[in-house]
Amino acid sequence: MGALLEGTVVLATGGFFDVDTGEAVIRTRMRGRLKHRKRKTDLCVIGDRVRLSLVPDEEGGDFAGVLEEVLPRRTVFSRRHPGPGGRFKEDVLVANLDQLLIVFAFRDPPMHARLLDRFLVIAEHNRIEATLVGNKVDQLVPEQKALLARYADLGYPVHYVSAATGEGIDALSACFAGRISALTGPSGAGKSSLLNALDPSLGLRVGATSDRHGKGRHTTRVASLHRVAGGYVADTPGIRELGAWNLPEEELDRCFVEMRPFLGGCTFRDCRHLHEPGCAVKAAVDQGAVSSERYESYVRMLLDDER
Ligand SMILES: Nc1nc2c(ncn2[C@@H]2O[C@H](COP(=O)(O)OP(=O)(O)OP(=O)(O)O)[C@@H](O)[C@H]2O)c(=O)[nH]1
Ligand SMILES: [Mg+2]
Ligand SMILES: [Zn+2]
Repeated sequence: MGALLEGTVVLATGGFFDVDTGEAVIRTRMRGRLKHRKRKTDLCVIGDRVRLSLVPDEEGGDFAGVLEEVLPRRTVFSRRHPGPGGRFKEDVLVANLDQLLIVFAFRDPPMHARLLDRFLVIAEHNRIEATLVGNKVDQLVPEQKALLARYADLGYPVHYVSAATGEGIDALSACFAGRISALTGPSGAGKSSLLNALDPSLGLRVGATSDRHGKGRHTTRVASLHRVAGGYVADTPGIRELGAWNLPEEELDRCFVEMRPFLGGCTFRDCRHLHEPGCAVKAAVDQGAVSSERYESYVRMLLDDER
């Protein structure tokens, strides 16, 4: 066996892993001994750095890639596995992610502040930079623009863009160079459309939002990494269920950035900021320093077993 090659997994589907070594994209299968390790997390996903070897194909002639080793992850964008039994398994959507672009549409489908807050909690918990993208600005809804503006006040970058008209696309493309980013958000928000607008040669499939009633109407089904504007960008399927994986209750408050300045000030060290006396967070809500909407998101996530 020759020297091992190293690369980034750009597609993981049906037991195959496509690995970009910088010189070529090589389709690999996983070495058997890797597969049999029992784990609570996904073994190999897009964004993973891996080592692979080239072995002669069974028919002779060509070489086939064998995935030998998955290197430790710097970060993960993950959630609890959706569905029954999910609390026991982590669903890693992208490994080694630097930046999460949370895409919502104006009007169709409507924005969803609670889901937005869940994305932000997952980004904060995993120390991934979060950027908000309001797509379909050609169908602007003023109240929804005001909603996004409140997140800009919290310090999150916000882009107003339209995949349809091209508005804001150049400014958006400036944030990808040299890093791994992912577009996430509800189905129909226009994630694939945005990637096509950033690079028309990608030719990703987009679907009409009217086709999406009920379950399983996602146009994008498999997450994949693309080279866009000097970096890697993942297109991911739309997300409806988003429980954070491995987020202890006492760490939830830190994931709401505007609560941080108040966290040392509660009377009780283990204050959950619900009904405890002398709670500095509740006082901040009363004074308007923390919005009641965001506080409500905090309470819901705290009490929600699906956290
Ligand atoms: N008016 C308008 N429509 C848009 C815009 N961007 C996307 N769309 C439309 O929105 C619909 C959904 O777009 P997709 O790109 O498939 O959405 P997605 O977020 O990738 O959806 P999933 O793959 O299911 O998660 C399509 O009909 C697009 O043509 C935009 O900026 N303006
Ligand atoms: Mg899509
Ligand atoms: Zn408190």
